[in-house]
Amino acid sequence: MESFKEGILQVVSKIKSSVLLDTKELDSIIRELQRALLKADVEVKLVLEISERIKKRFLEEEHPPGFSKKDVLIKILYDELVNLLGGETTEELAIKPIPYKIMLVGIEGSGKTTTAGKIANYFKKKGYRVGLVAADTYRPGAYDQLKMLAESVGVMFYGDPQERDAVSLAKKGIETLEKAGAQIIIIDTAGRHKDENSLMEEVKVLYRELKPNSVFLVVDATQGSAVARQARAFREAVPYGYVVVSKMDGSAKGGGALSAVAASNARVLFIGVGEKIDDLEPFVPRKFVARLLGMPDLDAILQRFAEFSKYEKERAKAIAAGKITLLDLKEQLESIKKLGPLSKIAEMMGLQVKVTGEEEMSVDRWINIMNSMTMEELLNPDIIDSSRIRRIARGSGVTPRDVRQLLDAYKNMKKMVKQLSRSRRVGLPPFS
Ligand SMILES: Nc1nc2c(ncn2[C@@H]2O[C@H](COP(=O)(O)OP(=O)(O)O)[C@@H](O)[C@H]2O)c(=O)[nH]1
Ligand SMILES: [Mg+2]
Repeated sequence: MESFKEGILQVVSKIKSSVLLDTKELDSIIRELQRALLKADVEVKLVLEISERIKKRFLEEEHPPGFSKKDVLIKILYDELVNLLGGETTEELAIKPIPYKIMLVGIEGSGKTTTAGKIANYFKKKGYRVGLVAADTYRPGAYDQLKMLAESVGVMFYGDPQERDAVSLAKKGIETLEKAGAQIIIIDTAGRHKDENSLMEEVKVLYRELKPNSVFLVVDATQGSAVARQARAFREAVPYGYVVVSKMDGSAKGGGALSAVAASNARVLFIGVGEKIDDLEPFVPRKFVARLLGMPDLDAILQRFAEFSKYEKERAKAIAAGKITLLDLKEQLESIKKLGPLSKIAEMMGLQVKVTGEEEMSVDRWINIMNSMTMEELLNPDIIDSSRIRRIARGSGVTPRDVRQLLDAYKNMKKMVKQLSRSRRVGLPPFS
């Protein structure tokens, strides 16, 4: 059975081994991605949406300078997978007020009782005093199962194998554990009744009577996109805020379960990754996808994109403020260069000026010098002091004097533009 990760790794290796990354190659990469997502049981509608968006973004968005096509596609794939699996979520569950009551719901076999033990363990390790309440009065053995988990984790426990009424049991449990000093109280509930209606009815009453601070829906990753139906059914009974997806280990359908939860606008808080008590991980889509892509250099690529977008914002600010930066000068010179040598351009324009070899050289040299500057320096030339000038000169193989000459030319240009705009302002006709 191919895991979700293996499928995505195929996509990454296809991107890495592409040659031109033209539309033909892009299509074949997208098909590979679709195959991996469908195998993971991601809903067809979501698969088509993500494919369209990746394709559109790659073909239509401007590729930032200095990034290869592969980098750009990897970044878009990363963004869109994060989006598919829950988006940018970083905030942690706030344990307030104390005692904090967490009620677990979900159908039988979804992993509730195991998850109750794992969560108790998780918060105990964070320094909380935790108590577990066995409120599954239906399943024989549910009491023993949770009691054993509580003992192995070393947290408080309340249960009563004789009690049939889940509500009064849970109320008593909460009261008892609160008196005993529990700061977090986790209530395990039943997942099966005579029928679905009576289960939902019990969940509703429990919610109303216990007033938990948080409800976690537990779903089973091996169910893939079918968890969407559970998410909807429980949503009608109880306003759960968080979902735990259990059995992510070894399930090829984990991606389908995660994307179905994300599409239902609930947030996956934890994933279960094994049967042992420590096999629980906070779920952060960004980190999950980074691991999925299995690229040691992904961080570096993302870092470069983040830096670039920071400068993009700075640049937009400079433009809005009417500021002319060295980056503008650089781009101007580069676009002039594209037309051909200066002498040729002058000739084409019918200009009677004679472009000397010296002037021809200096355009090249200036571009070369500016290539040795950082984006920060290009956008804020004022920060270029003599030690930076020495570094830039070394990097571009010129003398510090050459760098100063360029900076002087830039300052003159700035002054001219200022005068120009001032004289234009003065020359404006008065408002009538
Ligand atoms: N591999 C694996 N098995 C799990 C995980 N969570 C729960 N299980 C197993 O799933 C089965 C049902 O779990 P249980 O907690 O009793 O589900 P409940 O009926 O919802 O309370 C048990 O055999 C658990 O050991 C998980 O994250 N990974
Ligand atoms: Mg159970």
